[in-house]
Formats: sequence, C-alpha cells, structure tokens
Amino acid sequence: MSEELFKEAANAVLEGDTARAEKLAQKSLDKNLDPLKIIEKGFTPGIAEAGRLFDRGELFLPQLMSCANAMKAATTIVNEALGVESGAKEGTIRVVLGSVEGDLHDIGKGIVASLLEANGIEVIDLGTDVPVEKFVSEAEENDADIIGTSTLLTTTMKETEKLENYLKEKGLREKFKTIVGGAPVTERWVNKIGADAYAENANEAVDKIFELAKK
Ligand code: B12
Repeated sequence: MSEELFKEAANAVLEGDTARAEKLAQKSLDKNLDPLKIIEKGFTPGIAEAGRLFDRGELFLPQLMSCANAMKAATTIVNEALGVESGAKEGTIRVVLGSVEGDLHDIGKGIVASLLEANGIEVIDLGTDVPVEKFVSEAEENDADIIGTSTLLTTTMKETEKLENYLKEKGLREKFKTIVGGAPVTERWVNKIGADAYAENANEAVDKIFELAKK
C-alpha cells in the first residue's frame, strides 16, 4: 500500500504536479507513515529521476524547476511534521547550516535542518548562497558548535575547502567542528579538505553531529 503511495509521490514530482505532491504528502502523514520514508522512498526518487533526465537533455530547466517546486512544496509539509517533536533546549548542540556561495539548491539542506531540529539540535539556517565569512561570523555570534555546509554543484564544492582555510587563517579551526553534505560530496573529498565529517543523508547527518558534539 505504501509502496504505491511512494510511486505516486515520485511521479507527482517528476510531472511537476505541485497540487498532487502536496496532497500525497498530506495523505502519507494522515496514514501515519514515517515522514522521512515518504521523502526518501517517494519524493526523492522522483527528483533524482528529473535530474537524470535533465542531465541527458530530455528535460529542460523550466521543467526541472516545476519538479523542484513540487518537491519543495511536498517536503515543506513533511518537514513541518518532522519538526513537531522538536524541542531544542538550553545547552543542546547548536549548528549553523547553509548552502555555500553560488549554490541555490536548498531542498536537501531543508530536510537535514528539519531532522536535526526533530532530534533536539538547534539549527541556525542561513539559507542559500552563503559566503564563508558569513558562516563563520554567524557561528561566532551564535556561539555555535558545528558549521554544516551543503553543496550540490561540483563548481561550488571548493567553497567547503575555502571554509577550512578561512577558519585556519582566523585561528578558529579548533573552535568549530565542520560537516559537509550534498550529492557530489564524498568521504574522500571531506578527508582531503580536512573537514570533520561527511554525511550522505539527513539520518546520517544526525548521527554524525551527535558524534562530533561528543569529541
Ligand atoms: C532540484 C534541482 C534543482 C532546482 C533547485 C531547487 C531548490 N530550491 O533546491 C533548480 C531547478 C532551481 C536547480 C538549478 C540548477 N541546477 Co540543479 N538540480 C536539482 C536536482 C534535480 C535535485 C536536487 C535535490 O533537491 N535532491 C533531493 C535532495 C533530498 O537530495 P540532496 O540535495 O542530495 O540532499 C540530501 C543529501 O545530499 C544530504 N545533504 C544535503 N545537504 C547537506 C548538508 C549537510 C551539512 C549534510 C550533513 C548533508 C546534506 O542530505 C539530504 C537529505 O537526505 C539535482 C540532481 C540530483 N540528483 O542531485 C540537480 C543538479 C544538482 N543541478 C544541476 C545543475 C547543473 C543546476 C543548474 C546549474 C542548472 C542551470 N543550467 O541553471 C542550476 C544551478 C543553480 C544554482 N546556482 O545553484 C546539476 C549539477 C551538476 C554538477 N555536477 O555540478 C545536477 C546534478 C543535475 C544534473 N544531473 O545535471 N536545480
């Protein structure tokens, strides 16, 4: 039954049908399905397929944008449900999160933010196109423990390396832990630039952040 719903969700995103995607998001919540499952097994395969078709020239940018809008609308509904459990308290882990400069992708980052909050982690979401200087000034101002960067483009990946260098330059490398994510990022890249952690998805991000906070 839920497999069918997942398939319908993927198709709604692939067809850029925002109204249907929203309806399916709500339906999955009404059925008490795990909110993260409907994102991971339903909507994400839909947007991934849209990306593949775009890559092969079978989908054009306006169509990809419609798919992204449907995905965003659906994840906004599900993210809210994820956040219901949220209860960041004084003394909890504080994470400054954003998409790096030049990068406007924010769907995955939004899911990560919601799941972190659902686990009692405080998130200061700086949005998209965030310069390294801003990540650091916000981390300092908010007395954050961790800086999380999201990058979806290979061309903007180097911003994550720039952040490491900037932190060292300012003598702040030991003050904050860093975690990096986004489709083109790998464990190897993260080791190469000297960041503290990599997470492939939102679930892993929660585990890695708890581990980092213990160090
Ligand atoms: C949706 C989308 C768009 C939407 C974005 C809408 C939005 N508000 O985000 C729109 C249409 C606007 C768009 C624009 C562009 N896009 Co685009 N886009 C995509 C697409 C199809 C899906 C991305 C997505 O939302 N995935 C779903 C989410 C849930 O997954 P995710 O982002 O990977 O996030 C998960 C993990 O990575 C991780 N994670 C993410 N962030 C973080 C952060 C931390 C700290 C951690 C720990 C974990 C973590 O957890 C998340 C949840 O599990 C991808 C293809 C793909 N398969 O990735 C292309 C893709 C990324 N885009 C691409 C391109 C080329 C572009 C454009 C340059 C197109 C153009 N010609 O203008 C522009 C660039 C705009 C810019 N300056 O940023 C290419 C990038 C190629 C490359 N190698 O660099 C891709 C790969 C498509 C392709 N195959 O060609 N895009």
